Amino acid sequence: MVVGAGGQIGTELVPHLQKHYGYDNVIAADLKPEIVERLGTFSRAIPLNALEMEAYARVVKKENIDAIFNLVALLSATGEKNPQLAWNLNMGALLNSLNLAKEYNCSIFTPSSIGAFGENTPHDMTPQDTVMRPNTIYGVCKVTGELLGDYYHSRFGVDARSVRFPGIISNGALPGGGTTDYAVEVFYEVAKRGRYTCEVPKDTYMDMLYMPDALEATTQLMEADPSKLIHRNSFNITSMSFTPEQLFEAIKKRVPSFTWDYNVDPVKAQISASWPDRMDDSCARNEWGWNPKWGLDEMVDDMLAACRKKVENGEY
Ligand code: AKB
Repeated sequence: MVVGAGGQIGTELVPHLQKHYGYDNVIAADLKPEIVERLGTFSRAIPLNALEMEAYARVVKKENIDAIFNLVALLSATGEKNPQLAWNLNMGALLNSLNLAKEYNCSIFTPSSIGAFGENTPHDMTPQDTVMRPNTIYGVCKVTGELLGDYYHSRFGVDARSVRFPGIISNGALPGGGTTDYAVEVFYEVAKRGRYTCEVPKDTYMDMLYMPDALEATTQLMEADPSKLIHRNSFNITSMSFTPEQLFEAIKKRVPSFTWDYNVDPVKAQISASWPDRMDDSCARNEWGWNPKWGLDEMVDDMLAACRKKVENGEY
């Protein structure tokens, strides 16, 4: 069961899980009726507010759920606009998911993020186990979520696992409210207008991942032999790291007419500066075989083609 299935990750995780486990064995749950309607065109979709424990428990019981993918989250930039809401939503959904996993013996995957790190974390080759003092409410939720995942595992035996996702680049559903969103938006804007205004400073490095690798990481980790896992919540994973300027130069090589400028958002500038430049993901590689396939050049080619098609079809 994928909870918060209508977002950037869920929209593509649902079909990925269907491929692995069969259409009938995947349930996509989301809050908003229009999103449930969209999800219903390709999955068994149901309306669900993950904060309503009784309704959530009824579904888990009735559908005999054995794995929960909890994707409910307000992201980093939006979270700063309403920290109380971010905390209530992110932690409320996670605690309900963990408690249901405990009660109904489900495994549980909840993404953590590069947002779990902060200014005084080593930025270059950020180690798996290091200082974690984020300065966003999103990051505070992610660190708390990692600790809770490990606590529910050691205290109650819940099979909780997670990865620290970097910025995820994809062409299924748009992300919303994140600091790394620029690396997705730019491709749509190139296809539509040939120009882009970026809110993240030009020389800020951040880790990124292309969606096919993110999906593979999710199923690979959840199927990994538990006896091989030294860590659980949460693994550093990455496949590329670049600045906005480097990404835009890579696009310009393929689309010479592309132009861009910057209108830096101070909140995004502060958040992005506090996140790692490049993580060390060797624990994920050693403990469960993480081995990403997509680098910058292949990703840019694929994104340009996909977004061009979407714009041509009037989908953006
Ligand atoms: C965000 O920018 O908030 C997210 C993330 C890196 O967790 N994409």
